[in-house]
Amino acid sequence: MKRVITYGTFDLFHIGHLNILKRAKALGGYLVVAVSTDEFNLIKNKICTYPYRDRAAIVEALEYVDKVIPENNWEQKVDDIKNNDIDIFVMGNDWTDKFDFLKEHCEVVYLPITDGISTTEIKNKLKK
Ligand code: C2G
Repeated sequence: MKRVITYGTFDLFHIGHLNILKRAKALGGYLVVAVSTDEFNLIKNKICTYPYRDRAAIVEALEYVDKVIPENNWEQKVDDIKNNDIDIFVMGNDWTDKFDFLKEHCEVVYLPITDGISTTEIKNKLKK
């Protein structure tokens, strides 16, 4: 049993989010998901449709997810990895290379993202 962690906003939850959480879980067997808080999303220049409370509740309800923690800043990953005894850090490959500094603490895996879906695309389709 390996312990896996991944991070994200998970706004307007969609199949791309589900796919990566399912695959992240399959890599280890125990999955921690750090969901970006509303305050951190402002730092990421993201305006969320769903508040943190709802985004976290949706992620926490998934069978693939064992624990949800808040993501408050860019700097907490090493502590999260240590505090949760993480073996594998997973992100979609739109983040390739960006988190390689974590390789001294755990395995770093970038998984192919799901084509043709994104929160932004959903918002744009709804505007038409
Ligand atoms: N994702 C995916 N396929 C998509 C869209 C997203 O696999 N079509 C993945 C992303 O690569 C990411 C996760 O789903 O691994 C969450 O995506 P977002 O909610 O957009 O999160 P993001 O803004 O990338 O925040 O510290 C890291 C950040 O919090 C990541």
